[in-house]
Amino acid sequence: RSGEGSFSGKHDKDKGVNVQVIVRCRPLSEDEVRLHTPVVISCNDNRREVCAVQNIANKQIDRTFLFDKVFGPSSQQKDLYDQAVCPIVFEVLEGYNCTIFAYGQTGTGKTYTMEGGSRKKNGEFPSDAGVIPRAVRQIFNILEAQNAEYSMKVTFLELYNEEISDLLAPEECLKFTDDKSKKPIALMEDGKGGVNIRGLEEEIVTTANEIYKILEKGSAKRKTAETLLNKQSSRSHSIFSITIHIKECTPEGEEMIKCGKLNLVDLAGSENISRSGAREGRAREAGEINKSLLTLGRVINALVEHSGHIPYRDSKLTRLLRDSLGGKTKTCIIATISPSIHCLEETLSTLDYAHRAKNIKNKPEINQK
Ligand code: ADP
Ligand code: ZZD
Repeated sequence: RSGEGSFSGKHDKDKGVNVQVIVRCRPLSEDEVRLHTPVVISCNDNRREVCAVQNIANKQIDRTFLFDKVFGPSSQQKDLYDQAVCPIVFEVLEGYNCTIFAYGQTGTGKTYTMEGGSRKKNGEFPSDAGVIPRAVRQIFNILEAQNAEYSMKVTFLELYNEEISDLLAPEECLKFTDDKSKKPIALMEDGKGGVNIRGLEEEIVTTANEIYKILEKGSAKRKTAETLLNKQSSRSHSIFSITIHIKECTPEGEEMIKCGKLNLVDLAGSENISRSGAREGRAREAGEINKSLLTLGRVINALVEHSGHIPYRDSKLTRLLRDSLGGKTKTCIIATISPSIHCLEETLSTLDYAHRAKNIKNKPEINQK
């Protein structure tokens, strides 16, 4: 129960607002179609249901999951944006902090959903642009239409193997990754339940095009680092954040500053942290355990089980995004899945994980001065 359509608004808010969980299923790829890959997932977008068909000992067992929103294989970037993300951007402009996570197995469309394709013919806005470029465009459209007085800054970072790299810092910094001249980035607890990232580049921006250029720079830097340092991109998390201060006048003529922040998070592939202990064992041996992703799962479990101790401090990701998990931020998780029979085990694991996350409650508050 999200409290939507309820008349006890005030009390609902005291109890908290659930994390919104959305599932997106990608279409079969051309190769999968050519190989006649069996499809085991059916989505009913209107009923908000995802159904997985499983054959166990020759018996067909269907499992159906209900989510806040479901986007089947034929959904377009624009559909997901208009229905799921657009309302969140409005809340950011009202002064809320909001976070959108993309969670799922590698190859299911996390990056496609968050960033989208980069077909940039004749400078037009690409129709397969994802959540990040669309959110940037919408934010400026709204602020310009309102003739608002505002200031904006962005950060873009990557977390790999519990190390933060600043995707906005000048490229030369890459050469020093293994020595002391590297610009140190440190997380510092702010004493109010949040963390500050010391040494992270914050770019002040005034136009959407400026942000697109920054994304281009960050994107290029990520690719260079991947090659140079032999990184496996499926194991990295990226966080793009936009902070907006808006000056407003109350009807009494008093000046007021509202501040909203939007965090857009593309998580590492979830395949190495599946429920299955066997898999975890093998992955651990291969040094593939992603401490941040593992801790994210533990934090979610602790929150939904109302455990006394929530292990936020056990990883960089959960320290950075602590407020999004049981805090004052409004949070949405987009779980991405594949329809293929070959992914079924991982898909079920993702659906279980996402379904459990629906029980997390946050207590959103507007930031106002
Ligand atoms: P991930 O980030 O989860 O590893 P990607 O975003 O790289 O996955 O997607 C894997 C492939 O599938 C890419 O070629 C991408 O373009 C394609 N793809 C993913 N989701 C969709 C979708 N909803 N519609 C069309 N193609 C998609
Ligand atoms: N997923 C594409 C990037 C890739 O990996 O190449 S698409 C969007 C968000 C964050 C980073 C990059 C982008 C992306 C882009 C493409 C090419 C060069 C720079 C940035 C993008 C796509 C559409 C509009 C704006 C940015």
